[in-house]
Amino acid sequence: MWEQLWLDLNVATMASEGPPLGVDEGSADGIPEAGPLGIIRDAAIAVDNGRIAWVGRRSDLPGAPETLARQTRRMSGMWVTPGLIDCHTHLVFGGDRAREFALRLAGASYEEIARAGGGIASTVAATRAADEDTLFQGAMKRVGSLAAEGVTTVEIKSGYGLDLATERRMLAVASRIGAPTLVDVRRTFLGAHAVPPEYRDRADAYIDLVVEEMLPAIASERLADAVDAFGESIAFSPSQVERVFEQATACGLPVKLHADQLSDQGGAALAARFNALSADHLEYTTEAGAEAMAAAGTVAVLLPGAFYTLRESQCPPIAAFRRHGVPMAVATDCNPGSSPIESLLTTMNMACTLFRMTTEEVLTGVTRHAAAALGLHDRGVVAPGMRADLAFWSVADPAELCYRIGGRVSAGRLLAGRALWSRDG
Ligand code: DI6
Ligand code: FE
Repeated sequence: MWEQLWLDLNVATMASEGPPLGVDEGSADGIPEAGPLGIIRDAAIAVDNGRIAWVGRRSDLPGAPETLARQTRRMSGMWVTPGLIDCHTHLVFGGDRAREFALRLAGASYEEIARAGGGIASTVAATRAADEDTLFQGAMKRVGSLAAEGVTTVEIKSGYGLDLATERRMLAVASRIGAPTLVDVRRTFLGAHAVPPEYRDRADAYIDLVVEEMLPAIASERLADAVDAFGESIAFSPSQVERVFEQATACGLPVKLHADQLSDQGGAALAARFNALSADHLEYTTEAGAEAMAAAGTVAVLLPGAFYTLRESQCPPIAAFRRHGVPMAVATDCNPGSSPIESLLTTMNMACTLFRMTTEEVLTGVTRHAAAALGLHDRGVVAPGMRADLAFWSVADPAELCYRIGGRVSAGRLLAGRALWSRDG
């Protein structure tokens, strides 16, 4: 007998590749249309042991619901998606950058502010000065906002410490946030985010520190699930990024890269050469970079919040990603400087409007492809054997999740089968 059986719902399974899940496409009764979202109407989902035990049309259930599960819930036609996944954030930090926002409005560029010692360096100063509880309280609020929108998995990067003690503190905070918010947190070590002030003009010496001391310590203490770097003229060169990636690989950690955000650094191809889980931003990536990513299976993580905030005008090469079959994910990049946004749903709207992605691309981009960007194969799709991480929505069509700007919360979430309901749920 199953633990839970959810009835009277419509499911966007996101399982459009591979065999459809008990869905006859174009069947005589005309009900299910699998399509790119793997939609099943008038569906049922069974949950057992934190996993999805069964999903399909209600009429295909192998018996009367009450005989199949200890607990049945009728959801009055709600839509269900996999729990949303925000696969790129920097949401543990001290201070804020409102003054820098004002400077940019007055004409200063993000790079000019960074070169003058502001930008990331100012958040590093505030984060070093903050104790663990202060960092924890700030991060809890931001994760709470994401969770209210149906997010069940969040990736959080370090990178505002740039010394071992503060990087450890950031990752320790990230580790504490999951339990009270019912969100599964994945942690990424971003020691190579910027050159800290005490290493000014000595970037190679700082990379020595990252490679020789920080990375081995973080890996042996199991504080991170992946390693990221910022490849950019205001951050680290391709050869410096390579050193970090070689050490990460030696330590058994997968890599990701902030690539080609402000200029073409060949970042996409570099990430692909290291079989990176993802290359992120990618506004200045070339066709050859897209091709290399496709060959390596590296996910393109698109971050329209940063594009919007920095008033960037060059879009990532979406058409090239489509042509070469590069999986595209969408994430908030929640950070105090270039993307002070705590809403994945608003970010999804931006991906449609600013990048001209389709609503189907964006919905798979915050579920199936976001899971792949984190190297997770147990979520992002509603299918038997997957974690029972689900988001419930009071909408008439899943496209509404992309279409509206503000105001929408999910009616509820399941995290590994544990339910949490919002006010209107
Ligand atoms: N790119 C980003 O979007 C964030 N880091 C990075 O390398 C921004 C970080 C910041 O400005 O604080
Ligand atoms: Fe980022």
